[in-house]
Amino acid sequence: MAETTALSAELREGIRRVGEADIVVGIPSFRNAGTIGHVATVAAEGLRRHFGDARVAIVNADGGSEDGTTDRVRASADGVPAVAGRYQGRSGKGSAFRAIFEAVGLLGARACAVVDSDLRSITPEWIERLVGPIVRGEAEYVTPLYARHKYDGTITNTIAYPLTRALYGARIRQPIGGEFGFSSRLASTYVSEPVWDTDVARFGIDIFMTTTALVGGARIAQAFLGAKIHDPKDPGADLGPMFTQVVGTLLALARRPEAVAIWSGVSGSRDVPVIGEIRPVEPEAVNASMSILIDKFQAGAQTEGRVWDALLGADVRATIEEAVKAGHVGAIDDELWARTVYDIVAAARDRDDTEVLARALLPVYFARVAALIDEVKELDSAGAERHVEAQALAFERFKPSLVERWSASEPSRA
Ligand SMILES: Nc1nc2c(ncn2[C@@H]2O[C@H](COP(=O)(O)OP(=O)(O)OP(=O)(O)O)[C@@H](O)[C@H]2O)c(=O)[nH]1
Ligand SMILES: [Mg+2]
Repeated sequence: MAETTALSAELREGIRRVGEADIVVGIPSFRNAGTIGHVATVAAEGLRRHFGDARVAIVNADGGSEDGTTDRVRASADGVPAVAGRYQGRSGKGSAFRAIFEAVGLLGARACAVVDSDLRSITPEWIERLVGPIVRGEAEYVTPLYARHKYDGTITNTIAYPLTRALYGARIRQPIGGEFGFSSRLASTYVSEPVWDTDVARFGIDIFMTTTALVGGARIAQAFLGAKIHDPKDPGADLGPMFTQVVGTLLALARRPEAVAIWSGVSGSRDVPVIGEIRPVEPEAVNASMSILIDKFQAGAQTEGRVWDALLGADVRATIEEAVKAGHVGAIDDELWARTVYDIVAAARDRDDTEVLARALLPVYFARVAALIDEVKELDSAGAERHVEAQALAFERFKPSLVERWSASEPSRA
């Protein structure tokens, strides 16, 4: 049965001891003893330096680490009251956030920032940039804007950014960046949603937060944070489950009537205000193995081929098939990828097994990442960014076909 709270007795007791706070920094963790002490120290410094007059607290919700992660937080908070302990319920980053949202309510806080526990490039200014706009009433939801290596953030670059932008019309460059600021009102909205036994409890949390803010009409701003340097992941080797959780959640939210009512009326996109000056920074290199990506694309074609036959338009399906046979992904360009994604989104109109749909898209994602890496391998960050923008425009160009199919009495394939 689904838990009604993510707060364990341990976290509840910690919150009781802290009493009240105006501003909270939340840190989710699972086995991050090596990096979380630094994050907690910098967060405490940011709270003290920028919100010295306010009551502040750090809340670390952990997934049951046995490496001393929570001890590191308590030892590193530098005099800022810290609550650190295990959350309860389904394992995953989202359950940790649920506990943080609940803590925000119990502490009576106005504003909260969340930051990942594996960050190495966090500075005290990050806390100000994420929370300041909320405290000043300039925004209800703040997403991060940072330079990431061109091979990092591939789920963001290939789907979370372009699809969120095309659907809801807002150019939020890092909708699943992991660092966010939000109001207490938004925190209580999140807690009240019946999503905590879905993939929102895992890596679906970030896209859930951003989409809920968009659909609810929250004022959104982007905070420039410099470079994101964290424990890197190789897209082919590490990102399969995360992709399914993020995309399954994105589809599940997009098919809700209140979301359809909004995105079906959106064409094109608009800028979202940026807080802080955007300075060029070069992030640390992230490794991406081309051969793993191609292998997973070809292996996925075996397991997903039947689903592709049923859901993809004939020429999209044929182009993918040729790429599988050739072991060459050049044809999986931004247009082909946008059309593939929309065939899958359109299928979500009449079926709620969105994780099955997301899994069908996964092998094509691997191919698209391989193609994108090939497109940008000789380019610097700015050059790579132009490819991400071009792809986002392709999603906007094909959006009308999705709207048309969604409103047709019978779904049809492009
Ligand atoms: N409590 C809990 N936290 C988790 C779990 N998995 C990940 N986290 C935390 O969630 C944060 C993000 O996880 P990462 O593995 O760094 O994910 P990422 O690929 O960096 O994600 P992005 O930054 O969005 O690209 C980190 O602070 C993790 O410690 C989990 O199962 N339980
Ligand atoms: Mg990380």
